[in-house]
Amino acid sequence: ASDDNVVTLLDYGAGNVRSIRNAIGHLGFKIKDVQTSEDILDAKRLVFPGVGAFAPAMDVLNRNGWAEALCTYIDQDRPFLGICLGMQLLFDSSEENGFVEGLGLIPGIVGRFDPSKGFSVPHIGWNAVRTTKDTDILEEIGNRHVYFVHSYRALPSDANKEWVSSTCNYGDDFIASVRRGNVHAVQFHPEKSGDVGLSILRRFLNPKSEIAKKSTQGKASQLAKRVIACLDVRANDKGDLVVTKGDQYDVREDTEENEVRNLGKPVELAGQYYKDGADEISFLNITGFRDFPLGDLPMLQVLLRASENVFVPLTVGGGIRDFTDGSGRYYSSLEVASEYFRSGADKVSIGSDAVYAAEELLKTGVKSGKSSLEQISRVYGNQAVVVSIDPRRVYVKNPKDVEFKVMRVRNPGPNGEEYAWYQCTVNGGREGRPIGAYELAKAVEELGAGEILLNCIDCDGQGKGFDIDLVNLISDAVSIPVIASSGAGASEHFSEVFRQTNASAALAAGIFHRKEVPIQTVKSHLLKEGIEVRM
Ligand code: 1PR
Repeated sequence: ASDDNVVTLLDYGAGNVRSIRNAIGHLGFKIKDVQTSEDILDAKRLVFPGVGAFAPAMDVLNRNGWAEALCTYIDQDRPFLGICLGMQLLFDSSEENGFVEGLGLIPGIVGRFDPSKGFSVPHIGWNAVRTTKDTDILEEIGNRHVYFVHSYRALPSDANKEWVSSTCNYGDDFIASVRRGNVHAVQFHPEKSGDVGLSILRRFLNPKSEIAKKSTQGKASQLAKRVIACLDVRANDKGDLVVTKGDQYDVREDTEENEVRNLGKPVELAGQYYKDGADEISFLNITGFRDFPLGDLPMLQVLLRASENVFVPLTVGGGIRDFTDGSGRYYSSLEVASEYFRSGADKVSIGSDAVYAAEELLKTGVKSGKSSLEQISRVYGNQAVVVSIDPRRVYVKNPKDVEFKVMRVRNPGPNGEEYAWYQCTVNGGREGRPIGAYELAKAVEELGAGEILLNCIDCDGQGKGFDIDLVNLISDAVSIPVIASSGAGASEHFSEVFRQTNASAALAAGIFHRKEVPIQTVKSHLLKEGIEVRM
């Protein structure tokens, strides 16, 4: 490939950079990976997608002599694009792992968002940015949203104002991007920001190409509520991976053959939902509890292929746990998650194994550090780990009858019960466990979950709306974002859950698979109702 077509990528192997690779490939560029400091100094254009935590990243840069090469490269005003941690590392220091010195190119300290301000931390989702000076690469954002996922941020000050090119408001006004000459860095993820994000990358990679007109459409002003499409995936009886969808978790047809319901092909549907405006896509490998995912290579193929054309965040769940195969080979849950990340997942979601970890924490009162949740969030960051809860409503007459958090329900139970608790289950709802959704949510937040995907077995596939009681119970209990799931059957159900609860996102499956209501119709409805969404 000619030099014109090559992007040098600084990937120090700490996490998933497949998304940025895919986006660069999609734009027609080839990637050259940095192996030595010389590769940095020789780069024609350098992209630095920082992943993982600040201290280990600085360690790698210092150990390999890359820190010095980066500073030289940037001082020479050569084309640079830092992303997320790749921006934060340019600052003086960070509080992420105690106090750690950064590259010291931009004055300022990277600090944590303060959850006491009433905003969920991590900051996850589509937010608006305000440009404060000419950015060139952000020209086409206009008033549209871009995708953020982080718990730490740098604040604008007099000392760094010559760098700051845009800010974003989330409790604080923090730095969304910096720019000086040919050096750019962004806190958000252009590779996960749909068309808008691709335009940013295109402008960076190809500054002289014909520049599209500045976009002004859109009305982004704050963090948008997310609409997520979910694909429950499993092998059908012929062994093909299909998207399926259950009623209260039963995915088999009500016929004599009793086949697994087939609603389409996973890669195609994911591509379709991306085009239709889904803010995120989730794949749940729903038989992961019994079929080990690393033996289930087709699922990894699905991810690899889907991530080539989907430029919004992809979450994958199912089967994340420690496992010993027939030949006695042991796989850690971290290896399973790493394989999902390598195949294109931006986040992983843990179901059953998180229930066991939470039970253990409640029993012992100490964090062992050994659960899949703790291990994966330590390596990939909290924001990369979702806990998926599969609760079932259990009505009770008297709140004192159970040891779990009970709430007064809006609609009484079959015997007039006015209270209910939500019992967690494992193995796709097959087994109830002695822990409530409330207790679980608090425990997994403590263990390092960055987000909660809150299903409800009673409401799944019923199309009668989300369980507002349950969503309130959980979204008020934790300070991490909560995704409401199960039961969407009409656009109004989405506005209802956003109006009446603190959910950050709403996830649905059947309504989209059956093509009853397209994603854009849901979003137009939300917009009309005065709820901010990404259009
Ligand atoms: O326990 O770590 O192996 O993870 C298994 C994962 O698979 C969990 O996230 C669990 O929720 C999911 N899962 C297991 N069995 C089923 C099943 O349906 N038989 N699917 C299942 C869960 C629920 C939702 C669904 C919403 C929206 N799917 O994600 O998409 O309820 O549906 P709707 O809009 O049609 O109402 P592990």
